[in-house]
Amino acid sequence: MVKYVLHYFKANGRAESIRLAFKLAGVDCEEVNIEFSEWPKIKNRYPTREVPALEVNGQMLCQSKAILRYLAQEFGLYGKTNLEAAFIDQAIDMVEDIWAAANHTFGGADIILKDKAEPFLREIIPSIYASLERLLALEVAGDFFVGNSITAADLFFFTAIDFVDVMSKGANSLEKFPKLDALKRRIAANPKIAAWLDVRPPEATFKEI
Ligand SMILES: N[C@@H](CCC(=O)N[C@@H](CS)C(=O)NCC(=O)O)C(=O)O
Repeated sequence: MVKYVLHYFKANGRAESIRLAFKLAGVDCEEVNIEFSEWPKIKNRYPTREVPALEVNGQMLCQSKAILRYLAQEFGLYGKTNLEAAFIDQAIDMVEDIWAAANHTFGGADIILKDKAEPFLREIIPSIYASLERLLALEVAGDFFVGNSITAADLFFFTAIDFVDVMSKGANSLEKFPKLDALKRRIAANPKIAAWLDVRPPEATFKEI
């Protein structure tokens, strides 16, 4: 049996789609939860000096999308054909634009810069959401980004929206995007995901300056 250990802060953030993949697959994963204050001292232990990182039988793998794609292949969450996998990647890479833009709103691992967060929410997010909604109208889409069962794309989407909603101070950022809103609700309604959402720790508190 493979031994998995996920390293991340005590937060949902970029680790949460990885956690959801484990929950959906019913596979155990230990966690090392890093305190924000400890981070500068231990950063160099990680190959890319960033987390999330996943230990797979002792080998440390970084980059959230690399980890998620690896698990999706292991757990059957990456489509049935190479073309479906490419459409899953298309949605993942579109969602990555949210995380990439969010990076510019951070002034440290747990510090959000108010003057950057405001244009992020007002201009960048609606434009990305509009593109994501278009993906749900493609022939390859069904109840989810690709087909009628949850794939890595839906998990990556779900957790990025959670993060945007944290930045929106709990407001539903998908309000004006009914198809995306319905997608997020469908993902949350999956029994294994719903069971995790019921017990998972609340998101970390970020300082705003
Ligand atoms: N492209 C990387 C980005 C990882 C990233 O930005 N990690 C943040 C936490 S979400 C981090 O490690 N921040 C601390 C630092 O960069 O020193 C990924 O997808 O994993």
